[in-house]
Amino acid sequence: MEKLTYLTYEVRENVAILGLNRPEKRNAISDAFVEELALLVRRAEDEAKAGVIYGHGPHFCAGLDLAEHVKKTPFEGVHGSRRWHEVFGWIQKGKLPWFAALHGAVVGGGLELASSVHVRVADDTAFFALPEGQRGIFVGGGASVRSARLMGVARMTDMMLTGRSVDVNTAETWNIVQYVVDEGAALEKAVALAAQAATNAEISNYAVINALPRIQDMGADDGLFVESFIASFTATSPEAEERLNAFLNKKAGKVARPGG
Ligand code: 1HE
Repeated sequence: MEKLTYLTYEVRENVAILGLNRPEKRNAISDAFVEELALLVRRAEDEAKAGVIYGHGPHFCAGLDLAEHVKKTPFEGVHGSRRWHEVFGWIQKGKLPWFAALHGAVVGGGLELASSVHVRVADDTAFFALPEGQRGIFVGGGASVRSARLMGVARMTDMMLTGRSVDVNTAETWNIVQYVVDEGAALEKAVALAAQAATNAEISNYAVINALPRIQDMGADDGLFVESFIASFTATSPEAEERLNAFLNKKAGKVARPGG
């Protein structure tokens, strides 16, 4: 593997673990950083069955590299934004379920990256903001689509207009994060959840991450129609037959009660 500059990468229990690794700049995302992320997302699809993204240093991610951005022409800015959309799209609608372990600042493009994964775990040091309004810019890494669908347009509008920063408990109430853990425990929890997801049938995971966001954007009648075909297609896979028979033959676990 060639030398990595902006991220760390390892695979454990079928889980690719990507660490944002530019702590001296609070993991601010430059063009070269995005390209390394792109490479590793693709590598993870070949080498793992689930992925986790976390941040080295005191914060998850401070968003767009403003020092680089300030030197760009408007058109370069458009291309940069479109590249983020492409790469974050590989995360959101690719082959793997992705999990994020969040701590410290999850702001601007950092929140956009976190919004592109499927499950977010945050420790109680995490805080969330969209400071683009204060910087004289707009979101460009997918927040108007992904973050707005998580928290709702009214809350995102408030964050952008007033510079509101929200703590982890508010973020959970707002559906920005799904799990809140003690300081320092987010990575371990995210890896455990990803390892669990990695044991699912690949076709089921693929349907969950690729079909659900699309169906959410359809009308109800169209969504139900598409759902019936995906349900039927996945159920006829050899893996489904094996798993269904394993349960019927009492060789697969029952659904556990919460906490059980
Ligand atoms: C940066 C960046 C950055 C830090 N680009 N260099 N994002 C923001 O507007 C967030 C800006 N950052 C902050 O508010 C703070 O840095 C933090 C709350 C995240 C962290 O504070 P702290 O006290 O831990 O660190 P620091 O001292 O502010 O920063 C350490 C260094 O990182 C410092 O550089 P140094 O050379 O003086 O040591 C900072 O300048 C640098 N740094 N954040 C470049 N973002 C595709 S569109 C997405 C649009 C956006 O993401 S806009 C939101 C951008």
